[in-house]
Amino acid sequence: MTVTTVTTSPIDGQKPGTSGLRKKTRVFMQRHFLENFVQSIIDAIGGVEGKTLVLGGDGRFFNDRAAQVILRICAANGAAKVIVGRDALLSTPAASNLIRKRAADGGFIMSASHNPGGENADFGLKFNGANGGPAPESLTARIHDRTREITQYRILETQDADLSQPGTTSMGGMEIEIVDPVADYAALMEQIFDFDAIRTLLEGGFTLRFDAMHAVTGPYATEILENRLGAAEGSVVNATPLPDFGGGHPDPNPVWADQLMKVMMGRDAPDFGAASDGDGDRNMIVGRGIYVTPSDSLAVLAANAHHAPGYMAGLSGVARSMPTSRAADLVAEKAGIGSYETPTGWKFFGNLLDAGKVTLCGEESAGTGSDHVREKDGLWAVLLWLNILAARKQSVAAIMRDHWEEYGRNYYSRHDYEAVPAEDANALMDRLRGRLDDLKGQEFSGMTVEAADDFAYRDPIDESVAEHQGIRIAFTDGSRIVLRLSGTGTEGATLRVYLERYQPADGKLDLPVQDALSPVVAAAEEIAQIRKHTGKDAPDVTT
Ligand code: VG1
Ligand code: CO
Repeated sequence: MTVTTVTTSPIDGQKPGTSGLRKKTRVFMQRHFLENFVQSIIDAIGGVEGKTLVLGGDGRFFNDRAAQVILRICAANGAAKVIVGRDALLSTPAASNLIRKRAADGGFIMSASHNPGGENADFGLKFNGANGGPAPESLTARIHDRTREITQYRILETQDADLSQPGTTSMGGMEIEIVDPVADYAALMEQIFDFDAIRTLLEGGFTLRFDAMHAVTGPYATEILENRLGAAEGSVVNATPLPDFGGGHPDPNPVWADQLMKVMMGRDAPDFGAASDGDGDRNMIVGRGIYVTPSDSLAVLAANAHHAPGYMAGLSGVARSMPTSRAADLVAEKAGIGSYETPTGWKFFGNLLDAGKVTLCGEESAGTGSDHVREKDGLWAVLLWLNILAARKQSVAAIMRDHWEEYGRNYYSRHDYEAVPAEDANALMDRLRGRLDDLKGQEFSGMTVEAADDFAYRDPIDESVAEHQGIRIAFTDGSRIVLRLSGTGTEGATLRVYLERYQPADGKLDLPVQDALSPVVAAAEEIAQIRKHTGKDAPDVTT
């Protein structure tokens, strides 16, 4: 086996976005592309000589090939050991857990998360550090710089490693340990949650449906929900991970998980429904006849986490991404604990979690998690909900009702405009930035603007600053509009418009969501001229 140093040329425009680098699969499959990017990561972290790394992915098309390339590059760069999930599978939270549990120096996660998979769809690669969390901005900037100056990569000329059975093998001088992707993760869940209480709930006739959307959570959910907790066989649907996710879009929201929504809103709906995304870090929660917005879910989990053994002592604080509704802030305020507002993307929660400032974090995009790992965690959120349902012995609808009657209701929705030409989307944002100062005090749909800014975040721990994280427009009645461009798309720009309207506990708690938000929607159109800029009359996706 020989190490070859391949001469290559820099790759341009490979700026990792909200979460890792995402491109069309065919771009990743181009000659030298993946190799260049992996070597750039290795160079940016100061090499991997003698280091231990974790490797796994969500099973999408090219997952198996990419894993072999990454192994050969790690071996050629002198890594001591790589711990790989069987068949190169690992959900994102399971990878985060493995990095932490095995005190590895970091890990590669092959996923484009909620983006569709396949030869004509998307692929992605993320690097997580020794704390198990996504690379911070400073590191992604170094990786990006490196991709623009790289001239060579090192790769071992060798046969593929057989990753189909747990055990140990080697590649050159590097050890490869193949592990069951589910085992360590399931053990962690058993430590955090009251499995006996959930088992009793299920034995009592409580029914559930978990839609794995043909993505990576299938094996995790089947083992934990059906095998260990005793949910009826068949409770986990679309449970086999497929390279193209069955042609679907593994994004757990009411639009892409419409199959589940239909069942949950139907006459024979089970008590509880949930779905997860491509790499298993997101969750959608639905009760019989009621969809729980991710922002509300974060608030309910924060208010009730003490029902689970892992959080019995209470929470140190709660963090949410800026566009996420302020429902969780109200819970934190009442509980007298800290609350934080961070830019979009899990990487911004890492320092707060490491410093013990927060226990729970969440995003409006269906990501919820805690200090048990350093990623959002779909199945964890499902188990916390089940633990709470088992303890409170109430339906999802009743729990939501109680919550709103205590804290008031933050009506919330996100409107996405997809595949907008980048220059049009940028023109919309630039125009808004130019008039932020004028907005203050103006009236739209009967609501008065209290404040408008372009969100900038100073990390309270390392004081790093992230600017231009989205336009926030707050109204005096507690309503809010946020606009930002997605950092995970691979086609044109996606404009995300986040809409929120607050009703106090004695206000109207039963309005249809889009009705409640209609004045806010009208204000957003008036302020941002979305139709004119996007050429679209309506959003492509409403969550
Ligand atoms: C989206 C979500 C964001 C999430 C990110 C990665 O980013 O809005 O909340 O952290 O995806 O999630 P953007 O830039 O497209 O809005 V995952 O599950 O796709 O890794
Ligand atoms: Co994901």
